[in-house]
Amino acid sequence: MASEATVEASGATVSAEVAETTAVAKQPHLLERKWTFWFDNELKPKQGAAWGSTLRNVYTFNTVEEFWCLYDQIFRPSKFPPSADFHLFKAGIEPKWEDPECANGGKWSVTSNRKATLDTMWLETLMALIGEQFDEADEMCGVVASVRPKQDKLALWTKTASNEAAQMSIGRKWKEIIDVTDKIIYSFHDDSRRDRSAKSRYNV
Ligand code: MGP
Repeated sequence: MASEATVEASGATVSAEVAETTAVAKQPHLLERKWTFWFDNELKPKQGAAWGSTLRNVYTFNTVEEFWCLYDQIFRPSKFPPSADFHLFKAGIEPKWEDPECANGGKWSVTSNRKATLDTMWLETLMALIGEQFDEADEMCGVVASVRPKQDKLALWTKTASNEAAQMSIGRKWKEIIDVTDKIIYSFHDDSRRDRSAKSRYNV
């Protein structure tokens, strides 16, 4: 009788442990910080409209589960017509030169001639950002995927353009992440603001 009671008791312990493990497994996996997806489907603003008037803040999230749900349902660039821009930025930062976190920043850019390549590079970059894979975490602002008729583009926005050492380190790391061996270029937002065809400042 005593041994049956012990078995029963240990059975109860085991099922309590299983329930606890299941509950933990069901808990969403929190990210280090919040991120926001943005979307713009106008290549050029309508006449008289300011740049950015069609840019939309779509969803802010902070769990791995929300990320995958959003990515699967909506944020696959190749599904969209060749005039769409997709953005993933730290929550609180707008994907604009005018945002205080971006104002003194710049971007690393890479182009792609194949839709499949854009999707892969975009996803790898998203995972690297939300997974905090860049050592210079404070420098990261976000990433923009531009679906275009001839050549798609991906741009990684960072905060302090003048910090060459940080930007070079980020550029090298990004090339590894997106598996690119050709040179990539870094331009300052300040230069782009003044002259659309301004030269890039760094390359790696
Ligand atoms: P772009 O999209 O950075 O250049 O800016 P790109 O990739 O050469 O052009 P695209 O046509 O393939 O998209 C294009 C133009 O949009 C700039 O010259 C600006 O007039 C305007 N623009 C772009 N951005 C990112 C901003 C911004 O953040 N703020 C403002 N005010 N204008 C912008």
